[in-house]
Amino acid sequence: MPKIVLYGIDISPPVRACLLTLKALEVPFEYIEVNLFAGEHRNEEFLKKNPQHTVPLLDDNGTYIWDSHAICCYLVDKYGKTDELYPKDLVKRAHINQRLFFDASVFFMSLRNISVPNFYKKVDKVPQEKIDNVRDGYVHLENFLGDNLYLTGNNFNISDFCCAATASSLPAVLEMDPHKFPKIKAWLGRLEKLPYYKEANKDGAEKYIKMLKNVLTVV
Ligand code: GSF
Repeated sequence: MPKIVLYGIDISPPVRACLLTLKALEVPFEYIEVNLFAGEHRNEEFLKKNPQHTVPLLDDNGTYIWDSHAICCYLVDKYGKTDELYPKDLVKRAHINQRLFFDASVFFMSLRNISVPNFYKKVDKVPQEKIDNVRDGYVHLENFLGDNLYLTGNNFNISDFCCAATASSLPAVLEMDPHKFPKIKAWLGRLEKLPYYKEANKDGAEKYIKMLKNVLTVV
């Protein structure tokens, strides 16, 4: 078995999406914590591996991959005993990709656009438009769920992991009203039952929420 190393920090939603995937696949890996607040992601050694200086970063025996969505796809394709978490079927995969790209470009970005200015520049005033983007993301996710148990049907896959890592962290900036978004609440409840969910996602999400909540003022 090649050596797999995941570089990350528990509070990061995309890192937690990769942790969920690694745990679901039961792939052994080493986890190396990168202290973003101490700038460890911008040191020479890390930049050689990921010039975009983001976590998560996967090192699979010398092959470096970053962006959580790319990492999760790669891990299932390479190490999945089945393709259940990222089916090879063209249509199923296209639907999963749509949810992954939604998370990468819309859903997680609505959070990152608020959190990053706070983490690195101590910006604590958040324009209402940025909060509106978060609410729009919740609305889309609620619609995607429709009558399904999970995001693309009745089985979970990596798009559930990526979107759940974001959704469970978003209350840091906007409470997820369970009356407006009952399907998201029920879906997260189903994922919470996974034996590895607490360690891989819930604990980090709670830490993240604690860090940001009550620090921000909407203007
Ligand atoms: C986003 C990673 C990211 O923004 C992914 O992997 O899915 N689309 C990428 N990571 C943040 C940490 S966090 O906010 O979760 C990060 O590494 N920020 C440091 C930086 O310099 O951008």
